[in-house]
Amino acid sequence: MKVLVLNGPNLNRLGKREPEIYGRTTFDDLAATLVAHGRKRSLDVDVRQTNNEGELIDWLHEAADHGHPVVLNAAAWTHTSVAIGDACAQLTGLLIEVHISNVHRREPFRHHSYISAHATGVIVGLGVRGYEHALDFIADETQTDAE
Ligand code: CA2
Repeated sequence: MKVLVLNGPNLNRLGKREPEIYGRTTFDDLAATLVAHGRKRSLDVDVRQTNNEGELIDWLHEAADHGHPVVLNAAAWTHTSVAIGDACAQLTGLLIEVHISNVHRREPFRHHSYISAHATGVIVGLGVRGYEHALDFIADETQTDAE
């Protein structure tokens, strides 16, 4: 099963700035780890990042049209984008919203998400390991014992 792991603005800077908040893992290391983790769970993991809001919306439409499960860290657009919320509402597969930091311990503007109302579940504050937990949940939910 194909899973899209979609990441929003500035997450390509992971491991290069603000390690006290986002850790030391680079985006490329994270992507490689998630592809390998997915392979162990029989998931075909496609990790993407964009700084262009329209591109993320196009990827969400792709997931909606194919019924792919999505792991989504929309970064700052989480808190600002009705358009991304509307695209998430069209998804038919599982949607796991992930945030590396615990947004609820941070500034009030990070406490609201336009995505959560459409998500199957939300993982916050577990660092980059949150993405692996999201993939494990998707594998557990979508695979039968026979697989
Ligand atoms: O905690 C998260 O995963 C966030 O989605 C990250 C966003 C932030 O706006 C959200 O409130 C919470 C910011 C992503 C920026 O990532 C950087 C990574 C390294 C260095 C600088 C920025």
